[in-house]
Amino acid sequence: MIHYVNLDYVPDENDLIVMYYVEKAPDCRDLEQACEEIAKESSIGTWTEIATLSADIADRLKPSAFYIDHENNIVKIAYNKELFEAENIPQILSAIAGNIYGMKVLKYLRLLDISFPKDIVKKYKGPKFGIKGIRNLTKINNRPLLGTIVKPKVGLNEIDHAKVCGEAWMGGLDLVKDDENLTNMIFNKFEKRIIETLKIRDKVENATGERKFYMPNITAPLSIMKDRADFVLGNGGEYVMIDVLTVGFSALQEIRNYLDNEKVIIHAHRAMHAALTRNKKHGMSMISIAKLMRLIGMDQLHSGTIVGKMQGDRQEVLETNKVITKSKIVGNNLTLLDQNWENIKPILPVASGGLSPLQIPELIENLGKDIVLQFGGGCHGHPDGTLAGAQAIRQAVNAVLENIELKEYAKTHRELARAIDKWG
Ligand code: CAP
Ligand code: MG
Repeated sequence: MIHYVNLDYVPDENDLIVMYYVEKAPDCRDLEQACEEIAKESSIGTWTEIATLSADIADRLKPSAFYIDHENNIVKIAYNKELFEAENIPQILSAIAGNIYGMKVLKYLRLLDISFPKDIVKKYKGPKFGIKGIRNLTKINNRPLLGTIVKPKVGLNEIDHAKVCGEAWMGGLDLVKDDENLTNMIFNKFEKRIIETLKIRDKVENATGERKFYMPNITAPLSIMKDRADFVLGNGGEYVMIDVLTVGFSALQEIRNYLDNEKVIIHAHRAMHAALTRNKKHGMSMISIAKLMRLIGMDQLHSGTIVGKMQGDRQEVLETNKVITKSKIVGNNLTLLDQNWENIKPILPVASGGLSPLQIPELIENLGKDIVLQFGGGCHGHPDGTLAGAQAIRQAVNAVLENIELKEYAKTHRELARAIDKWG
């Protein structure tokens, strides 16, 4: 009989460690039994003893459930790295985030965090630019990068889309992006949109003397995504945006490698994440998804606002930002595992969703300045339109940088005052 629960086991540098939240089903004997089933099904075993599983294979490959916290339903399992094809994220997830979710012996299962051993981390490039690289390329220092999402999400034609981008840039924003569901539409063709928008970008850069960036959404089946990335680069674009979960980990790894020799920043939108992350007892944490994005090599990643329209409490958002920006993470036995990121660069976090200029002081207070702050409705919903909306955002950031209360600053800045009137 092979046993997978071993509380005396001490993980070593070759182990990939997973921390799960586990609630057993009523007819499962206890948490230990549940751990046996999880460790077995996520590695070498199945529901019954099998003659083909030799003692040698078991000794070499069987994982160890070495930590069980009955009070908080938290368990840690150490997996020998030989169980994984290091460069293959889909394979790793098929093991540690695969069949186990569907087993009858479990009531709930949530993958809280994954700690990758050095030998696996070393196989990945990570972000090409990271925070420093993005600041060098954008020449924006000492303040958050400011962006908008063109709204309505879809519906505008290429010309109107480009016009809205121009107003947002003229108003003082740095970045303009497509929405997660805008790709190549009958009423808004991808290639024409790129050409029209980058043309306006160039004009605004000449007019303002500031660098301006467009993040077009290249999300599509992989071969089309590659073609669209080539088109953006071929027309002078410096960013691409990808809906990282809906394209899938396989395509994401492939497009990251495909763009490795290009000067292009990859913005990761996490549309669909809440289907996995929202239920705090089941699914996967945003922390674990964010770590996969850092390994694969996204440069920017939506990670939450604390104060906006999307769920994501303070602890979750701050810890997600910690695991994508710090070089070494110290675990806490509840939400985080130790992680040494070796030479993997940090990702620039993106705060977006239900934000207006009024939240900028709190956003910077909570999340710091190494962040992208994005405003869709908070820009285009300004009573005087997109240009004024962008100006109000830039004014609010300037107020914070000059340590002046928004209300005080609004006395001499009309656009901000109008924003406060509307959203105050
Ligand atoms: C924000 C947004 C983003 C969300 C994604 C939207 O628009 O464009 O997709 O921020 O959520 O469509 O809702 P608004 P998250 O500024 O108008 O709200 O960043 O949490 O992944
Ligand atoms: Mg959106």
